[in-house]
Order: sequence, then structure tokens, then C-alpha cells
Amino acid sequence: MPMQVFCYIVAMLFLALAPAASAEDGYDLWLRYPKAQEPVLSALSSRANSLVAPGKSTTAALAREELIKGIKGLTGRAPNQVSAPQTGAIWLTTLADSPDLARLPLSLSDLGPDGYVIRSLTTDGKSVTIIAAAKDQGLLYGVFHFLRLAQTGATLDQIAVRSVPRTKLRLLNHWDNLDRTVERGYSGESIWDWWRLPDWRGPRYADYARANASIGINGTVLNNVNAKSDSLTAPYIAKAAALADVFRPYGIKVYLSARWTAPMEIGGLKTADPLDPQVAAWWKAKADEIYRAIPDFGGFLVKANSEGQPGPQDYKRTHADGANMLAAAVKPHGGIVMWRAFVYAHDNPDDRAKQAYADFKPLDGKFADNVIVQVKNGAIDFQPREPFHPLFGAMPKTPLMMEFQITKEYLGQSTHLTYLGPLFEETLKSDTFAKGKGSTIAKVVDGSLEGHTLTGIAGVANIGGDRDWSGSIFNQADWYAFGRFAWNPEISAEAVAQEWAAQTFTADPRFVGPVVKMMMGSREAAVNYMTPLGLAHVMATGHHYGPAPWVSDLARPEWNPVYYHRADANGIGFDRTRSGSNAISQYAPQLARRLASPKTTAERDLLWFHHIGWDYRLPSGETLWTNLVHHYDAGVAYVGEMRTAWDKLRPYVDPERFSQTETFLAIQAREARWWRDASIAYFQTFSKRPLPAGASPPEHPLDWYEAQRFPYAPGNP
Ligand code: GCW
Repeated sequence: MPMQVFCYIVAMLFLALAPAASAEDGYDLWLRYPKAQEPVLSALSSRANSLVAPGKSTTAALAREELIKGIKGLTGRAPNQVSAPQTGAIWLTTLADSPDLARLPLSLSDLGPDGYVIRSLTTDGKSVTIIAAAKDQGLLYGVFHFLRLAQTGATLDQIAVRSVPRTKLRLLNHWDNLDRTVERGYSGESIWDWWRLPDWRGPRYADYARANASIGINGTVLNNVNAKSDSLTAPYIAKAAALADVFRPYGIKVYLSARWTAPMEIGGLKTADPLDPQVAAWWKAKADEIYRAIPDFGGFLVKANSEGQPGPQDYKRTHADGANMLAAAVKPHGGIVMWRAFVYAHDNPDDRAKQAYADFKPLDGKFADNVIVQVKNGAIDFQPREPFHPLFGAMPKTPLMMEFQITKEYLGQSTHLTYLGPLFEETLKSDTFAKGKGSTIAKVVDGSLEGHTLTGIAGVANIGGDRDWSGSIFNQADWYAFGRFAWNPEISAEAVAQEWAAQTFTADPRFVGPVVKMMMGSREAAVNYMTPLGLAHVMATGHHYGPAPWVSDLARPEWNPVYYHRADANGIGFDRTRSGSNAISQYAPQLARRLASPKTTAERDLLWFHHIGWDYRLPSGETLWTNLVHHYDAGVAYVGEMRTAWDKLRPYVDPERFSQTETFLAIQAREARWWRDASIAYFQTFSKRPLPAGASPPEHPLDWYEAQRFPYAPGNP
């Protein structure tokens, strides 16, 4: 036998016998179902040894297959499928498929389309675990919940879960462009392969839908809010319809961002005036066309009269005029319009933080009943920390939808470990005082404060074509947490981090404890090294990567960092009290009174609301300058602590995911230092105070930081 052939055979044999090396590249997200440890293993083996699942629909079949897949992964053995409940069975069913359920004390009637119960109980002498719902969609959600319990090591003996989502619309907003770039996307190109759709429906689409369903997400806006009219042309409607077909069995509806001037750009009209009958007729016909292709199309998302996008104000009409005209077009089909409140105008000299309120508050009560106004969590723009948007609580007659940013445009982009759960929690827990104490944003958003039934939360997706979906393993936690908060706006960020870490890595408490600790302080650390004490919007221009508080030469005043921090020889911060822009007057009087004085303003928001002298004494006794420097240092130090903590977790993590995180933490350490040093070097030119004892001087002179350029940073608009 020639040597080459021999070598080839040996090599082939070796490959065939070697254990299948499946790299942990993050593709499986939190749905890995690895072999369980005791006591879960025994519990599952005895409580999930067979399965009664009579459902016939595609969604019911998906629920059944997911359960089988999960149990097989966790125990090594798939449950037997049987036709009647027996001891040790899981009974996965709706009332319609198993009328016998009516005899059991499950109260299925008020579960709605998505809710479910999971109960261990004994019926006819057989001890079973029931996963029951009113509709098949609830079964799928129930299965994912059951598998979450198993993966996180919960006891499976006495399960008594009842879960109904608190919001109706739990939506991802993709800022994905038709050329596959993603505005503010840090995980590769768009996952929508527009060019090869509708024919080629790659396997990723179903995996995407499955992952979203596992955390309760039920809708996706496919295209960027900075929209192109082309996405409303027949070929692109067909492409969106192909995606909708893949997503439908998972309970995920498709929505589109609409460009206001589409009637002119692709419809040949001379105007896009919402009160022009021809314009209204064009949109109605367009909606009819979309619904013919996508019968359960969700509706439109609109960014109008904002950052150069056209809108009804171009025709001297209001946002309500625009939203209502579109709403009428989708109404006969059951569709909705999500109208964004992220507006500020180049010709308005008023504080940018006040402009959305000024535009929208007078429109309260003027929107059609299938319009929901989508408001960013803060008044400016997804900064590492912002006080909540004053529109929350201020528009009682209008359903308001929360918009969070999951992609980390301002929080370290792809590489920094900054878990967003605490940001979501902090915002949703904030009290608007709209109807007295306890009028939290969670209650505005879930509709309970004002009795709205059209409710929702949107998150700007961090999903892209990278194998790990989100640009880093830890960014997956933000996607996961978003879904969990959308389902229940009062969930705890810490509990969510525990769930995520246990499912994504291992439920071993020696791992989960330290990793959750790292995650929980990580967003505060980013606030500290980027924008402490209420500073905001001091990042570089365009790509928003890195610090540039010195920028002062951009065309619009509110694009410049100097507009936001207002540092001068006296102090730093934006006076939003009555002596300044009076933005505080947009909050409920109880809160506005508190914000009127630096003494009663939370320290974390101090410089957002007040211009404070460098020598001002904080309650700690430190001067503002000293305290500011200490915050920067605390941020940098925390990243160092995360690196040490992660290093100790090596025994619990596979090499691939360990080393990605290790490397990214090193990048974060370098960039945290850069943020801190550049900011201190710059602000010291105003404070003219020495650094506090023990604080190290910036590594480079200020002009070095000012000279940094990154023309190819990702996520550029
Ligand atoms: O913060 C800004 C982003 C833009 C984005 C805009 C918005 C889609 O920098 O990239 O555009 O917000 O939310 O509309």
C-alpha cells in the first residue's frame, strides 16, 4: 500500500474514533441541555420518563419536540410517548386536547393565549407533572419554563408555577439595513440574508425564533427605524413573508419600520401629508398588500421627524395625525402602529432632554386605540445611565411602550462585560409618582397604572451573524434578560443573571455565585469609568466608540459632548432646574421638588440635573472633583476585579468560552483605563485641582487622547 494511502486511512480512522469535538462557540445560547447532575438527574428520570402530548398543531409539535430534546439531553434518554397519563409522565396539553383537565384544580380560563401552569399532582392515583395552557403557544412557553427549572437545578418534586406575561408586545427592534449592515450592530452582519430571501430560508431563522420563544419574545421588527422605502415594495414584502412563515409556529409576528415618505418614493405621489386622502389611500392599499402576504402581520414602527427622518411635521401635522392615518390602514387587519417619541429638532434651541415631552404630552388622548407610543428609557438616548423619560407617567390616556437598547452602543459595544439587567430593573422600578407613590414605570408599561390593554416593551436587538449571535457570550445575557423583563417587568436582574449563568455554563453554585456577582456590578462599573455622577453623552462622534468629552465643533449644538457636561472653571453638569432648562418641571411635582436641589437629588443623577462647583461637598465629605476621580477609579478597579474573579472560574468553563471572556475583559480593562484617563485629563483643564492622593495621573497628555481616530469602528450609522 503506498505510503500516502496508508497515512490517509490512518488519518480517517483517527478522525472517526476521536470524540466529536463540538466547540463551545456560543451558538447554543442558554438552550444547551447538557447532562444534568444529581439531584436533578434522578428527579427528571423518575418524573419525566414518559410524555402525554396530544396536541396536533405545529406549535404543539414544537413544544413536544423541545421537551423531548431537553429531557434527552439532560438525562441521556428520551421520554416514551404514551397516550394516557401514568406515574412519572409529563402531561403537556391544552384543555381542548384533554377535556379531563377540567376536573383538576388548575384554573386555566384566565391564562390568556400565552400563559401556562406547571404543576406536580396526583390524578387517578398517578403522579404526574402537568404543563397546561389555554392555547398551544402557552404550551411552548411552559415547556421552556420547565426546562429552565431543570437546567438551573430547581427541585422538580413540587412544582407549582403559574405564569402569564404582563405585557402584550414583547418585541425586538432590529436596526438592520437591506444591505446587511446593522446600525449599532456589533455582532457581524445582519442575520437577515435579504438578497437570498424569500427562496433561501437558512436554518438560523428557526433557531432565532426558537431562542426568542424560549424567553417569551413574540414579535420582531425586521428593519431599521432609519428605514428605506424599498422594504415596502413587493419583493421585500415577499422576503418578510418568508421570515414570517418560519417564525409563526414559534408565536413570533413580523413588523416593519415604515418610511414616512414611501408614498412619494415608491408610490409616485407628490406628498406624504397624512391628511391628504390619496396618501391615506396609498397606505391602506399598502397595508392590504402586506396582509395578503402576511395575514398576521403585526404592524408598523415609525421614526418620524427625528434625526433627519421625514414625518408629518414636515406638513405642519402632528405626530398623532401621522400615527392615526397609518393606524387606520392596519386597523381592519388587527394591526398596530408603534410611534416613536425619540424626537428632537435641529431648529429647537431648548434642552434636548425636554423636546419629546413638549411634542407628545399635548397629544395625550389624541391617538387612535391601535397606536402605542414607544419611549426610550431615558430622555436623551440610551446612555449608560439616564433618569427615566419624563413622558412615563405623563400621558395617562396613551399606551406607552418601553424601548430599551440591548445592543451596547454606549456601554462598551461588543467587548465590555456590562450586564444590562440592572439597567432594565432600575428603570422599571423608578417611581413616576404620576398617581402617588408606587406609580412605577413597570406599572405604566404593563398597563396596570392607567388600565391600558395595549402594552409592550421593545429592545433594540444585539443579534447578528456571529456564531455566538450577540458578539460575545456575556452579551447573550442582555438578550436573555430583555425577554425575561418584557414578560415580567418586576422580575429581579439578579435572579435573571442566575438563571442565565446556570443555563449558559453550569448550575454549580461555585460558578454561579461569583459570576452573578461580577455581572451585577458590571453596569455600574461602566457608568463609573464612562459617565459617573449623572454625566452623559461624552463619547466620540459617529461610531460612539471611546471618550471624547472635548468635542465642540459639530453642526448641531446637541450633538456635542460639551453641550451635555458644560464643564467650566466653576464646575460641571447641566442645570435642569428652574435656573437652567427647567426640565425637572416635566416630572410629577413630588419628584420635581426633590430634583430642584442637589441635596435631595440622587447622587447618581447629580450632574444630569445640576451644575455643581468643583469644591461642592458631597454627603461623603469629599469634594465633587475628588469624588468624580474616585468614581472613575472605582470603575477601572471593578474591571480588574472581574478579571481576577473570572480567572478563578476557569475550572468550570470550556476553553473556548473561557478564553473569549478572558480576552474581552482584557480589552475592557484597557478601554476603561482609557475612558478614565481621557476624561480626567480633560476635566482637569477646568477644575485645575490636583488629583486626590493615590490617584494615578493619566497615562498620556490630553492631546494624545484627542488625536485618536477610529474610522472603521463597527456599528457606524
Ligand atoms: O442614539 C441614536 C443612535 C442612532 C439611532 C437613533 C434612534 C436608529 O445613535 O443610530 O438611529 O438613536 O434611536 O433612532
